Amino acid sequence: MVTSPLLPPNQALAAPGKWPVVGERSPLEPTKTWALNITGLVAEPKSWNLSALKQLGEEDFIVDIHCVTRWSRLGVRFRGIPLKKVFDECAILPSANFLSFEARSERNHSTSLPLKEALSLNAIIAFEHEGEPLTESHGGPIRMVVPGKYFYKSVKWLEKIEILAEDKLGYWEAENGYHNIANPWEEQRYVVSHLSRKEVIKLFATKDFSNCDLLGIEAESQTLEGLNASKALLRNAMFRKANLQNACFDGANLSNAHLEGANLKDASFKNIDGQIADLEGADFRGADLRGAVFKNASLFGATFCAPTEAEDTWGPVLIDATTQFDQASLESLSFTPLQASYIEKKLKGNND
Ligand SMILES: Nc1nc2c(c(=O)[nH]1)N[C@H]1C(S)=C(S)[C@@H](COP(=O)(O)O)O[C@H]1N2
Ligand SMILES: [Mo]
Repeated sequence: MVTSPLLPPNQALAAPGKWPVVGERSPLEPTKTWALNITGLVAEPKSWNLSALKQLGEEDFIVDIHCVTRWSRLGVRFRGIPLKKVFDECAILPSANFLSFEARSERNHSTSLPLKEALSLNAIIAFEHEGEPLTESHGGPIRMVVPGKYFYKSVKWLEKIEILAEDKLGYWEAENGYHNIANPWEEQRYVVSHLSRKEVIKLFATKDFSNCDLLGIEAESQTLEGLNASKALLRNAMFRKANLQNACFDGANLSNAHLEGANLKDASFKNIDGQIADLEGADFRGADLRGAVFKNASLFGATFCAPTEAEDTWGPVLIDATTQFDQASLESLSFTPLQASYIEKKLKGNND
């Protein structure tokens, strides 16, 4: 495998032609007329319907997409209007510093950017992808595409841009610990745990993390055999070399968690109460997965092997006939072909 200088650290290419849907899958009231509203620090609020907006002058852009869950797509063609062109039509007040992008979606999804950065990165209000109108699940009919940031800074179903003096944290950034700067070259994925060391030690003793919000918890090399982490929020958790034998991660969110070299013998990653185990971007290199069960788990961007032998510092994942991946879990892994074929080979018994 060729590692591209265009690929930020710890990202992998999605399979050609594959584009995972991440986050919300549909907008609210898709058939209601779409308009882009500019509010806040402008001399006068503005509103464009889509055809008026397109008349400002559509252009083609080639963009690299980097999702925080570790998949990237390089050289993707979008068609739309540069944000700058829209702002040229608005008399933005001198006190303006930040932009809040808001979606017409059930949870009122939003994200923010500094005004200067949105312009210098050449943010795009996009309508088309590879010559076709954006599909609904990918933000059609109108979404942001912000090059040079993790993709969570690119709102789908854009309805409003609010121009602000102070930053207003977005959905992922305010409530879910996502990094507000989101520079993929600096790996600004998540902020760290809010728990004190004392609280963490107490929690380790109980071996019960169920339903807890433990974003970024530090548990490297900890002995947590039989841990109950059902429905726990463990994004970016550090479990390197931890003993997690028999642990239950049913319905847990382990996206971008570090599980390198962990003992995950007989661990469970199933769905529970309609909630799947989210393992997007999690790192399982060198882990012991004998007897582990993956059922309906989301494995977009998960890592089981290094891209090259030279980078293989963790050694092989241990998988045998007792390891179970169901079809749905394998399907989500198929977006990163190298990982999918590695697991397939292992499941066939080639465990060298
Ligand atoms: N309205 C809305 N926009 C959103 C999200 C969302 O959940 N709702 N998810 C964000 C995240 S985390 C990513 S990676 C991209 C995913 O876009 P895609 O589904 O087209 O791949 O959209 C971003 N924009
Ligand atoms: Mo994302």
